[in-house]
Amino acid sequence: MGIIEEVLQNYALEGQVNSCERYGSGHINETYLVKTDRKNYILQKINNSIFKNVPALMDNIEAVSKHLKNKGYDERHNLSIVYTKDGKHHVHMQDGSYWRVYHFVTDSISLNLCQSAQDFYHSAAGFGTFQSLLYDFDADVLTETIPRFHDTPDRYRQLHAAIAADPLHRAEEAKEEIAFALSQEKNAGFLMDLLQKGELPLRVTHNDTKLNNVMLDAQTRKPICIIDLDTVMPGLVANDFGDSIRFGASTALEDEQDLDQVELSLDLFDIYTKGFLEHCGKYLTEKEIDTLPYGAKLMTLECGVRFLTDFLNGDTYFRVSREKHNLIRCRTQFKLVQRINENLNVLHAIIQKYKQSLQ
Ligand code: ADP
Ligand code: GN1
Ligand code: MG
Repeated sequence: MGIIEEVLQNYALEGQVNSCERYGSGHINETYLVKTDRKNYILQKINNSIFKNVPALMDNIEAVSKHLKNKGYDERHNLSIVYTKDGKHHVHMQDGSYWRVYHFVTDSISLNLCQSAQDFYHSAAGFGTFQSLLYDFDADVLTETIPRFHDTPDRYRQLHAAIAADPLHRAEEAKEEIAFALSQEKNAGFLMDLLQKGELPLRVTHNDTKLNNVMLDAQTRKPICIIDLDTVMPGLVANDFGDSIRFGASTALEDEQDLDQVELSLDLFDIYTKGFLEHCGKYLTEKEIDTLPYGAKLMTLECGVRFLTDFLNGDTYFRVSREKHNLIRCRTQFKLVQRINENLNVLHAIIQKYKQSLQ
């Protein structure tokens, strides 16, 4: 019997399993679509070299999901765990692997590129609503699943270590990207410094708000459910806002090789700001709103630095499917950082426009 069959024996799924195929385009976990003759499920092998404490991670997800359930969100509108026959939220196999099953969000799509501005508006409404629903969630019950996840200066420390070690002699090939990264290092701690000074509040945030982590209704394209709750932890709202911009306000895929295709769409930035602030703006402080553009800048920079570090280290973190994949991803991020830098005043003006309409 294969490992997947063995894992599934722990579950009382409805119907007979007909198929189980690799699914989705996440970079971290191994995702499968399980089809029975009655319904679909999502099965995931959790990446436990990245998530060191899987039981605690699953406790986090269970707590967030219960919080949303208590607010009236059902299985289609709230990522819901399917429990094992003996009531566990995950399975730990003899070979050391960890697995979980989720209810499938029916009649939904997840996108890697917006097909229209409305798609991005709806994703902003989804993440903004999620933020507002976590407003009264007790952060103390959460374990930090990846320490210093969005500590950008710490990401730079990891980059410096990778450059110094250069285990695969890739630094020469990436010298332009390294030079760009270092040219941007000075202000990398801007948001972390404001947090430390008490000028920005620590909230419970999603921390991985890319477009393909919100399921949209296949017909209406409205947001249904926020998924990928592995990194729900204390964090900054600017980072959630910024990570969405990084991925979704680009005119090209995250791994587009032709950099001429990669631009920051100011229209998409505008519509995301509108959707996000309409749905959670009233919970945010003035300073939080004012600093949202820095979230876009720093999340994009940080992600580029992470891709570059992983390229230098030999692609041990993000799943890759072609040669130089992480270097290609790094290049799109750095192109977007340049565009964000050039347009920072415009981005601030857009934020102020929607901030005013909140009053
Ligand atoms: P990763 O951490 O690797 O990004 P995700 O949890 O985001 O993994 O899942 C990868 C993809 O699988 C998602 O982008 C989405 O397309 C799909 N997916 C995940 N969970 C569900 C679900 N409950 N219902 C429907 N699709 C899902
Ligand atoms: C990963 O899991 P996924 O593919 O949604 C990563 C994010 C990065 C993103 C870049 C736990 O997100 O932090 O921003 O790739 N998740 C983790 O696309 O590291
Ligand atoms: Mg994901």
